[in-house]
Amino acid sequence: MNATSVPQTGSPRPLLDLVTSWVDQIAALTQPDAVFWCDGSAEQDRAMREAIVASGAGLWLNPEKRPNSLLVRSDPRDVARVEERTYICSQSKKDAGPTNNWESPEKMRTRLNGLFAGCMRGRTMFAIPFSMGPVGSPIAQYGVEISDSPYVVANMSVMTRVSPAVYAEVEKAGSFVKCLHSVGRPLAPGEKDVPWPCNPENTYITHFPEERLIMSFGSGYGGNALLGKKCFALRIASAMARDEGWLAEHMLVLGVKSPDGEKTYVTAAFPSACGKTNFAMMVPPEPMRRAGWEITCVGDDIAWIKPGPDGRLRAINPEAGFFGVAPGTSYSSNPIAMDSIKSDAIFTNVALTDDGDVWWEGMTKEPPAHLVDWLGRDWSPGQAGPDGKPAASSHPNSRFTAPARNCPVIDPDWENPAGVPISAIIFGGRRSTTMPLIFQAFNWSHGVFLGATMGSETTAAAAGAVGQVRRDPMAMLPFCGYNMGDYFAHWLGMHRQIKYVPRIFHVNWFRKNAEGKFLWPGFGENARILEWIVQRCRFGAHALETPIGWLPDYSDIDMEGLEKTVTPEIFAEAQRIDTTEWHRELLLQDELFIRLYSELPKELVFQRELLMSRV
Ligand code: TSX
Ligand code: MN
Repeated sequence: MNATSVPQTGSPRPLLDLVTSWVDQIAALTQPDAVFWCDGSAEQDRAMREAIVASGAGLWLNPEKRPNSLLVRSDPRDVARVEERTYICSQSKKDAGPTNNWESPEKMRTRLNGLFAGCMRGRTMFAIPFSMGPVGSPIAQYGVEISDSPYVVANMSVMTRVSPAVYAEVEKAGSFVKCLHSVGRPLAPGEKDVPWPCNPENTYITHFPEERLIMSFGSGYGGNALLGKKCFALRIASAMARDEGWLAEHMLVLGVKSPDGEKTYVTAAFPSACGKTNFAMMVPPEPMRRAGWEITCVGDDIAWIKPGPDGRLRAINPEAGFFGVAPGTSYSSNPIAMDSIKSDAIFTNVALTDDGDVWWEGMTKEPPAHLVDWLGRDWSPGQAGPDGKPAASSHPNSRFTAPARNCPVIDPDWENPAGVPISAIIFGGRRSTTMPLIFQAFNWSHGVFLGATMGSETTAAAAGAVGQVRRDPMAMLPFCGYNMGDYFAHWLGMHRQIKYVPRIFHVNWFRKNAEGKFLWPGFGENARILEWIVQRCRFGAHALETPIGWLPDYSDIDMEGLEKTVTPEIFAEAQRIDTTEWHRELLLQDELFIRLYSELPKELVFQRELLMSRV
């Protein structure tokens, strides 16, 4: 079949050979019935959502309760990212490093060309031009995703900036990131489609960092299919950032307005199950709000950070929406997220209420008396699942997709093409022992060491034993597109490119007392910790020098209204440095360091030695 003989629909076919030649080449390979050019318009978005409903994969929610919002149910075999099927295909295996799956680009290409051949038969192929970051920003990057899934188009339209304006930027740049996706289930002539086509036996999420190419086959879910997010904005972008002298990080970005009107921006990296989205949208406690403190959200998941002409690191959120875990999100844990999903949202694998709204575990204290669960079955509270335990109505990895513009505390500068200046970088983890609530690194390289040795205890949400410390350097273990040791070296070298180096902090909201009770109330109260961080950055507020870093005293933290919950004794326990625990910590760190040994910068080995001699 001749590629250009494929009917072209949607927006007019662009006049940019760079893009059309690739799209034609993929159409010739995958043989779709039609090529549909996406333009990010409201009309196309409506049509895409209608197509999802018509396919049987989704339904419109009650427009009185959730205007312009969908509930989608995936195939139960296609519900999460598939790390064991995720590959970095660089020429040299050493470039992928010991923490990534590797395959030679030639071998993977051959395998995938076989899988992609004819894989879009009976389907429409969508060409999605998108920008990661504000179009025209010096920090933004451009891509085209080809996909045979209307669900991917609808989600990409929320999560990225889909627009024909991208073509002019691609022409200027002379290149773009090629993002090829298929659900991997062609239709024979006359064959009836299933609601959620996928191909779990042949799923591959592959990255070719040297060619700025992503090929994803067999899954329609989340990070496997919305290729602008984890695949491009983290795995491919981290490799671009290494080559070009910037950082592509798994970080939220937020703004803190002090009572004097000054704005301070911070980024933060946390492993999963630490409440990163909650932190990105935090509402400060009442006494702080009364005093004039405000927190605004720039992004909740990914930060692209570049040295600016002003000698500072400047960050953009490359995304345009939130793709958040639904369970646990409530008006008490995250009222801002709840308000952000009031309209224009896509809910995936959550439960349906009798009045056409959504529900998930933790949304309200009491579950509704009747629901339709994520598998489309009747559900009532306490009803047993296949394992005999009460069944969840929503999948634990169920999601909401919502535009950032819906967020009531979105930062006024969230689309500033110059980015926002970063004053502090926070690393954190879920640790029941050892790690204080808050401390500051001595300097940049000590801070990089804190990020490199980040760890978090596994929760019931993850596979494997609960309560084990899992190392997740900079929360990038599944997302770094090259060798983790080289990544650390790149981080260490960044301080030479900037005049005003961000201060680095470590937080732990999850330390427990001997009775197993959380020592710190967390959530909005974390704003008190942010207040100290901001004062440290701006004025060098008081801190104590200890073997592990700079720690605040009780009197350094604004405890107004919290004096009864967090007494000086409780705070001391939350901040306690236990030598025995730190000796164990140093031993645990060695596991990761040995794994990364061949490319591990000496500077980090020395940081560990210095810490050892201090504790
Ligand atoms: O998101 C959380 N954050 C960050 C918020 C800005 N969570 C939820 C984690 C699961 C995703 C937290 N859980 C936080 C937190 O700071 N802290 C805790 C632990 C905790 C849980 C319940 C209480 C206290 C601490 N309840 C009471 O003290 C009554
Ligand atoms: Mn993430």
